[in-house]
Amino acid sequence: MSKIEEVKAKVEAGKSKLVPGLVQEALDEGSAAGDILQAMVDSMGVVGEKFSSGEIFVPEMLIAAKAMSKGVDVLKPLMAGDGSASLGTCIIGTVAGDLHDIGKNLVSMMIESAGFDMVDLGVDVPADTFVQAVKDNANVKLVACSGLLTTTMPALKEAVATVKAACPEIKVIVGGAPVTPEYATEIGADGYAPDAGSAAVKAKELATA
Ligand code: B12
Repeated sequence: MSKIEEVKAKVEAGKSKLVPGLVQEALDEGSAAGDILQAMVDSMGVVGEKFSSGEIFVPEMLIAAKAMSKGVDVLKPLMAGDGSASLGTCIIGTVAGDLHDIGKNLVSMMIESAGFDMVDLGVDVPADTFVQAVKDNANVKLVACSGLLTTTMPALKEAVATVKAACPEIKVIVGGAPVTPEYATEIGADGYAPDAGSAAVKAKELATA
């Protein structure tokens, strides 16, 4: 089994203590950080399928998520930007009722590497809190809202509407597994991206438009 395959298997199995070391070994063997990250993202896909089919339950999903986060910590310094040019501040959070943060954290990391100062509000963020953060922080150009559950898509809609009503000049980008470009347009978001890499490209595009 290659090191990357081992990383994938251990993330699926939720082996938090082993994953960071294996990620480092994969890097030492010459694997690209992006490839290792993709392997871990794939693991979460498998975990989701196993949850859907009733093979595993919430605790197993949670320990797999923790294992992935530990692996991402090792990659983070390699994927962060040099901080030289600031495109402004980006407020990011997972919307109300939603506790998923792995995707949001990856998006935050990539938008930061594109040249933004990030303010991460965490998970389960009420719509008003996004607005307050826009007011409390300097030079805010962008608000990024993540939603992973079909049941929290209305919260995504509320977050976009609330930010747009209070601060029409601020661009809002949305994403998360159930979100489509059509839904993003329908709820009045300025941008959508399907993954962290394209989120960074879109963020830059929106802030410099
Ligand atoms: C890990 C996990 C959990 C963990 C989360 C831990 C954590 N710290 O995040 C825990 C155990 C807490 C959890 C709980 C639940 N979960 Co869950 N979970 C997952 C799982 C397995 C992985 C999610 C993940 O991290 N994916 C990897 C990341 C990298 O991908 P991502 O989040 O999609 O993010 C990428 C893109 O979407 C995009 N993106 C994300 N955010 C943003 C934001 C912006 C602005 C942009 C531009 C892009 C963007 O870029 C990201 C990076 O490339 C998914 C299955 C899956 N396939 O997604 C289920 C899944 C999302 N969960 C699900 C469910 C049902 C639940 C629970 C309701 C289960 C329960 N019965 O309690 C609870 C809900 C809790 C709550 N209120 O939020 C369902 C959702 C079904 C649905 N359509 O609504 C899924 C799909 C599993 C399934 N197949 O049924 N879960």
